[in-house]
Amino acid sequence: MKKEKILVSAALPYANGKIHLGHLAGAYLPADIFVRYHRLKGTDILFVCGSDEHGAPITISADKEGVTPRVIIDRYHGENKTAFEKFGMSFDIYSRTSYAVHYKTAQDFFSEFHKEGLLKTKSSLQFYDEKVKMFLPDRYVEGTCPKCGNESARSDECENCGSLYEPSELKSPVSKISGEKPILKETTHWFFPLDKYENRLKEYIAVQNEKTGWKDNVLQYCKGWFHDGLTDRAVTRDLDWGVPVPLADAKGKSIYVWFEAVLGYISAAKKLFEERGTPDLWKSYWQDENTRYIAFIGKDNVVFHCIIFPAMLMAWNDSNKEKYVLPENVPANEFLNFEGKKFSKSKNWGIDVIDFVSMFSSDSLRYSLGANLPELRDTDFYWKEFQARNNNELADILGNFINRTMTFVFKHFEGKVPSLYELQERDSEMLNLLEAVPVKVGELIERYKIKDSVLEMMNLARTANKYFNDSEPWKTVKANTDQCATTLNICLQTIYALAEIFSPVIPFTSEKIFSLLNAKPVSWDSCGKFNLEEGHQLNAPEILFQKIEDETIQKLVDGVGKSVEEHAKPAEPLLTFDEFKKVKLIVVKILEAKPVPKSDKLLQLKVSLGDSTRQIIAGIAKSYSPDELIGKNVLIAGNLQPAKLMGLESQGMILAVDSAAGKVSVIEIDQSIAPGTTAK
Ligand code: B3M
Ligand code: ZN
Repeated sequence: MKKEKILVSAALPYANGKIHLGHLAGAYLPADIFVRYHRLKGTDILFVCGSDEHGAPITISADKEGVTPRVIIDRYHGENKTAFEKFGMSFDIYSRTSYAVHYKTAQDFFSEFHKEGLLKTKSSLQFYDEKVKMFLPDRYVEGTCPKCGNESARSDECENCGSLYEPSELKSPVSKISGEKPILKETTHWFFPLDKYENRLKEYIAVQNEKTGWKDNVLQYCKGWFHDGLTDRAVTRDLDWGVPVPLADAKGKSIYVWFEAVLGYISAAKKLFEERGTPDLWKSYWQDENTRYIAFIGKDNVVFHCIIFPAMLMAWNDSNKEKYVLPENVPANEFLNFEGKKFSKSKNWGIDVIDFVSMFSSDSLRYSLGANLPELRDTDFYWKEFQARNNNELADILGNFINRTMTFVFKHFEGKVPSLYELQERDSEMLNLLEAVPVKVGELIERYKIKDSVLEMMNLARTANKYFNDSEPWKTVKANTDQCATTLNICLQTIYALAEIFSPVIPFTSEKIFSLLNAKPVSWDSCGKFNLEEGHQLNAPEILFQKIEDETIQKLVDGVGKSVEEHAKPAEPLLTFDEFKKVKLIVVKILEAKPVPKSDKLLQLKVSLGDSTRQIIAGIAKSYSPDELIGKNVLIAGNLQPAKLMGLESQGMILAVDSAAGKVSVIEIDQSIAPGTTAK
């Protein structure tokens, strides 16, 4: 049978900010699990990603820092590449849209469309900032969305409701550069006739959906688009940071970033095979009709991947012999929020990948995100949930099963795989499960139900623990050694199966488990069979997952949303000496003390100031009995306005400090000090 061939792309993140957990859960982790699974299946698979390095998002960041766009893209390309590596992303290449091969690819597409007469030029009204004398790219203008009323909509796109519109439709526009109201000024651009492809796009999506089951959320987005009707889209911009429009009369104009970024998936493959010294091999993925192409993205990118990119590929294919494959599926996830709110860099809400993996293991993060992927609806990352997934599932279920099995085998079987004897019903059931679970997990992954697949993996570990308990090897080791050996043999085969099926999710740990087993993964399809021979020598067990302490997590919870400055700034304003001097602190002796009726907190005190007495109502009944207090010298704030407590007047306040939980301790003054003395 011919090997299946799959091409996988994951959205190209803008190289103007750090990768955070929201990105991982949206597109990258599901893509990586899918790819790692297929590699174990023996699929011929290519996995591409890279930095999106053009357009206004980049120039805005550069302007903010007062540096060139090049500085920004070089910095974030490097950081993000490292972040992905640490997180265990197994891209075949992490490319860049600033590579020459990408420029050429994008310009070739543009030239082809131009040559075929597809691109119309149109003059249109664009926002122009008269103060700085430049046309304003979409993101340099903010205004109110004409469809949903969102007040921070861009000039032609609203992130809130996902609609696209003409700049002239935006309400109350403001230039982000000068803060002034921009004018609409005429400029000429090239337009791609999206409407021409509307029917074919509908047909394409219907067919692919029928074949491979598209996600409902994705279909809904597309439906919305078709409902509004497709129109011409401008594919050039008045911006000099980008791929230049390859025409003589287009000075100062770039290809619109989205129109070239999607081609980054193609240029990435070209770059990879160029580097490998087989420069034509990219075609065997991109231009072979047998290739299944799957594009993993987050929900905010649906229109570009399900409508605009396929239309571009159709247009190319119409006039060329070498035809590109279109995405057979675009499994877009919804958003992951952080502790109940959207990730926001400016509000310091969230955590980026590099910071995360400097504290905790990548596998703990991969597992906890995997078990909570926003596949159907937005989900949240909570620190406490992360701790629970790590401690109660990875450590207590998976780690514990492996550790107890291996420890037992080292104690009673010299660290060698025990022999298999006659099977009890329970043993056969466990073995059947070892064959069935990888099939089930595989089916779920292939249908993009990644989250369910992860839960299914942990269920196998759960059942394995139960099998160990029910088999009671600590008893059979004395009473029936054959039975005991059989149990442990099956437990070890189970560890092997767990190491294999979990490897797409926790690849680093899986490798460790295989090294404990002194074995290598063979293939997904054989992972539920007998992979460890009797007598095979194992390596000594090690703890696989460290538990995360409550304190560690509490600190992170407390720090959520707090900026560094907020942590450092003094809690309260400071007083002048004169202000402090206004408070009169007087030493008094407690003469009488009794409970205040109907109150379990208050005591009624009579105190001496030497030449006079006062009544003080103090909230210390939970900490002192009346008798304990009589005769003590204490400090009061003596010049407060009298206050009424439970109908009784209090002529001052006793100074006390919090001691043990819920208790206070009055500040006692030495008996040698005369009542009435003031503190200074
Ligand atoms: N750079 C948007 C993003 O980073 C955009 C994706 C491009 S995919 C070709 O979310
Ligand atoms: Zn809107």
